[in-house]
Amino acid sequence: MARHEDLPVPIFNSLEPVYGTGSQLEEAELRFGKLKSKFIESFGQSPDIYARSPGRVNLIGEHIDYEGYSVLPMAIRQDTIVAIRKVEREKGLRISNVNAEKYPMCTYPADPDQEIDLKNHRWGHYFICGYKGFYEYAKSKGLDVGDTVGLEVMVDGIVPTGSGLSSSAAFVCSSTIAIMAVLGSSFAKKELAQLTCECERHIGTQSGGMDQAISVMAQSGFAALIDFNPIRATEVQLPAGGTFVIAHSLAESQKAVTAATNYNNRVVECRLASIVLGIKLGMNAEEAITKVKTLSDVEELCISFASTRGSSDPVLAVKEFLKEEPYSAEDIEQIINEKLEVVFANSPSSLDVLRAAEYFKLHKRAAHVYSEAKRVYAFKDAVSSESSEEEKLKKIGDLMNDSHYSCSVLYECSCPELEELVKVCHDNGALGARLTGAGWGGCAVALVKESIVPQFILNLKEQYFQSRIDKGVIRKDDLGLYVFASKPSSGAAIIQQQG
Ligand code: NG1
Repeated sequence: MARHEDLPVPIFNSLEPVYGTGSQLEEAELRFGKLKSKFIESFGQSPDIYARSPGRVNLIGEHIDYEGYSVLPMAIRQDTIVAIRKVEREKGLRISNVNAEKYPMCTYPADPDQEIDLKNHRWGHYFICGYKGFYEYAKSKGLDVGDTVGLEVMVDGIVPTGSGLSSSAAFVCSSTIAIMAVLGSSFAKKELAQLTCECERHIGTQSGGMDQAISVMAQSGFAALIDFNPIRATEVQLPAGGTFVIAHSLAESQKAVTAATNYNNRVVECRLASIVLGIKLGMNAEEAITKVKTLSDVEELCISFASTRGSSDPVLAVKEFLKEEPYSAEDIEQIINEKLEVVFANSPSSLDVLRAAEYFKLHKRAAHVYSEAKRVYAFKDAVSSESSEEEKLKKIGDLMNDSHYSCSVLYECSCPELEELVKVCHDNGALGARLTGAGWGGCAVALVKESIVPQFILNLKEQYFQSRIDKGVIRKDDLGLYVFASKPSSGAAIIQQQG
């Protein structure tokens, strides 16, 4: 039987297979109705097709996807829907949003080779990521997709932005799938997961691929272990009796804008750590610079070093060979016998990192990555073990706590608001709580016994959100957008014939 990632994105003629029944279906029907009428209002005709793709919450495995390690997220209910129509005569792309006040219409030429103006960030750039990526992929496969045409597009996204719940991936994936569908192509989910990850890199972050993979491949009712190289999703049944509550710290993490000092900085630090480890463990400098891209590339060497000490833990090599104090660029250049600008000459976003960084914390970053990679498997083993549900919940809660500590202290991707929120979660009985997604703001995820979820959410409202409502940071009526329980939801879908 074909694995589900070998299949194409499903095409439905109704909303039930995606949104289920009851209030969620009613809400979806309203959204699609409004989206369609706004589309007609703007463009004079109905869309040809809709594509939707969800946001996600990462349960464990933070900042390790771009190092080649498996992660364990689940899709959430909140998604982005893209309505699209092909216009043969026209050549431009018109991208509008149901929330026109916040996201005014953006127009772009139809040229798939256009450069994205990264210095002037516009919300529509994410659609162009999908557009460029689709054509690049089609070309690489030798597909004939004909001449470019005009596209009319209307977007409705309800994944909170800057929240660590992957609103960007939901937008990029739904855009790419809409473009693919309206231009008459169909790719397997695993191809789309890979291609959409590459699409999003056009926005300037050196994205790892987790968000797009889960958004495209999620199965309702299951979290997933996502492996890379090649991309693969294995369903993970979460223990009964526990619920994941997602809460927004209200600190907005602007990933694309802060890339040079935050996200991409960590990607560069990990690369440098892996090159230095490679050299210390016997590779010659030139070989290490050309061959070693990620910490997973030198894991074997680290483990064989650890085995000389009777262990299999790669962190032993980190402790032995990477000093705890930060490295200056010169320190590293001496070890690797090359200028950093030369090592990263082909990556403009990495060169931005070098310009912005005073020093590099190689020990801490590598220790986080190797230990976090292990916690992902420990989580997966715990949920599939023979233990009682109660024991499983305790074990995965502990792993989530360890993950948060590592993100906060070793990877330094937390912030004061997230620290406060995670503490409030613990004070109110969470079995585990951690920042989720890239961090530096955005959401925390807490594992809570199902029986106490309503009280837990009430307590969070009182102890974390009330003071922010009083200060006017958010409106009381919007609280449901910032703190909610979430079940594992379904992945991307194409929807035809609405109304
Ligand atoms: P967010 O910023 O939470 O969507 C980002 C990356 C992931 C992963 C996490 C950290 C993108 C699109 N996503 O997620 O690939 O590296 O940070 O674990 O860049």
